[in-house]
Amino acid sequence: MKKMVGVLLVLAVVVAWSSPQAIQAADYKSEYKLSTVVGKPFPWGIAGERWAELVKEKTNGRINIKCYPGTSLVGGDQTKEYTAIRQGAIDMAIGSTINWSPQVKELNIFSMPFLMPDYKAIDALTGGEVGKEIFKILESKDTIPLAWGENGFRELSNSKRSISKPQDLQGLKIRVVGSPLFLETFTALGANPTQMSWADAVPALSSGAVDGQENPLTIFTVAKLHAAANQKYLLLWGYVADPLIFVVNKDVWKSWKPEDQKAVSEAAVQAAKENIIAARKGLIPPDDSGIKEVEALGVNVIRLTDAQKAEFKKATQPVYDKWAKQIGESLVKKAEDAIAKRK
Ligand code: X2X
Repeated sequence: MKKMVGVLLVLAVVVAWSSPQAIQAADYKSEYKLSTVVGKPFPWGIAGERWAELVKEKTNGRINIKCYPGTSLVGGDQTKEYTAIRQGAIDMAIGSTINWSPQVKELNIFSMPFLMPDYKAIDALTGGEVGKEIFKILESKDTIPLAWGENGFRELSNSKRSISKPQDLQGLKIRVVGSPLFLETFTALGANPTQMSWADAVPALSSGAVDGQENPLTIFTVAKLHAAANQKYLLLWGYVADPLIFVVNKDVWKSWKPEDQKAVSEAAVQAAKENIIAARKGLIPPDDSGIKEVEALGVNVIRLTDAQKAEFKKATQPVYDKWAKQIGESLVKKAEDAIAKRK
């Protein structure tokens, strides 16, 4: 009898000792849903696959991620993605600052016309105080941000004419996405902006329902917009750029063991690093092979002189000033200072 009690005691201790972990493992979902707007072979989609692959490796298969490109978990409505992450319908995502800006007003900072003149300016924001502040804001909204990736500088294409001054945009129907800031910027330039998802944009451009769009060159070339959407004219003006953010829903994050959290975080950092390299390939001066590639497709590419760029900046300045107040003047000031000091 004594022996029996002893065995039971030992068993009880073993169960008590092992159960927290057993419960935790049982808590893990068989699949975690990762949302992106575009899939492979866009650099953004490749980043999703890479994150999933690295996580699987680093967690010995404990965390299994499936990619859902086309923002399919929200029926393609990319501006609803952030809400779905908060609510848990999406477990994790690599999202554009533009698509989440309707819910997180500070993310509009990257869409402020002509705030960031070059890649070093993007890095000065994401890698500095501004990036930290934005991550804190995201953390306060039930999402765990892990790394900054990149969609890229957004260039303007259209089917109608070559553009080198604001007047050339007069009356052009331009597809934009995201927050009202885009509608106001293009209205200030004399264009006729219309808001729609990426899923709707390509058919609308192909049918001629809209004349133009703005997106990074990697999106332009992989989607073959010159052929699929008759986009024969391209203006390189780098007026805004959208970083990507790797996030995990907070409850999902909390359900993981610390070692798995670490693995997911390290995998995000690695995938993001590779993503930024892919997004910038052939686009960092003096290497302009990415632009030459577009020209070789027969696209008429316009590069602006500083004076020409200043005209666009001037025309959009009232929008900038208005949105600096909406975003928060101290954050905008921080961003301007970081850019002025960039190395
Ligand atoms: O919809 C777009 O233009 C895209 C693919 O660049 C974003 O999701 C912001």
